[in-house]
Amino acid sequence: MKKFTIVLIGLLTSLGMVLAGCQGQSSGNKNESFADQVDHKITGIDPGAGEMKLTENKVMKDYGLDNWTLQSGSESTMTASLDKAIKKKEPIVVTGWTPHWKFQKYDLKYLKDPKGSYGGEEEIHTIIHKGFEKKDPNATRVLDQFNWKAEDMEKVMLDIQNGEDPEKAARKWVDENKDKVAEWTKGASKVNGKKIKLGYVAWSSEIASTNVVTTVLKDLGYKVTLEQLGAGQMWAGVAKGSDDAIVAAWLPTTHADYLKKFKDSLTDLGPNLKGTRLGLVVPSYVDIDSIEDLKD
Ligand code: PBE
Repeated sequence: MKKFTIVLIGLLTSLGMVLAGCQGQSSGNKNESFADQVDHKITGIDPGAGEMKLTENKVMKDYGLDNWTLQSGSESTMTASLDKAIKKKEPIVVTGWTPHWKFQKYDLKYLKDPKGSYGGEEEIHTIIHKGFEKKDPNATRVLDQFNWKAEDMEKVMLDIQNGEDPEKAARKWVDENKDKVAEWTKGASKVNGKKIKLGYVAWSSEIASTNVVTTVLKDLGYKVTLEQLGAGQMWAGVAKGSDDAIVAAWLPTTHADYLKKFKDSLTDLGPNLKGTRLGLVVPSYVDIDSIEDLKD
């Protein structure tokens, strides 16, 4: 009889645990740590992105997230996972950055970074292949004068996200911002089909900026070729000269390694946008506030 009771209690306990487990899976068990709820996983993007290296080599080390994994994918797999989690109100933590349309589409927050491991505010720079300034001072002038604000970039990004073709979204912004474009093209001459090649990575911020610069150069008579590459290939491309320029260098932190590696073959034309930011991003309904809270 005693044995039977023990077995029965055992069975009931297991049943209870199974039920509790099921509950945990569907809505995130409130008693489980955030780390457990997301299986100690940060949803990342393409492995070549500076933010991925920074997260893995610095942030996860600084905050002692040794038993965590940074899952790589792409910007689209990251935003798809985010969308899916938000629809089900499930916990998730992703590598995020600003400017990005996701902050307009969803209610999100950056986790606080008290150790400053992500390096604070940054800039996006325009970089040309060394010697391009001599080869084409006219295009260099335009690239050098190109600069805009996060709000400008966000407008183009959001249009693209809402289904607009990148070229059309860029054309619309250029037509609606003639004054800004006039500043960029000040002192530049029209050309007749001169070639220029721009490298970029398919991050939504870079799709927006590269298409806008392309539109401006085309209006001046340039024949522009766009080359979509991985982050490492983009930097190697402009260093080798297989690409003339990029408008996608996140500095001083995000792409520090790439700049260090290739700096002798490049000329930095300075910032085209100021006030970018990187960090770990969660939906606002998640009840943690700091990267420190990821540790269990
Ligand atoms: N990003 C967007 C890039 C730069 C632009 C933040 C994902 C990176 O991490 O390299």
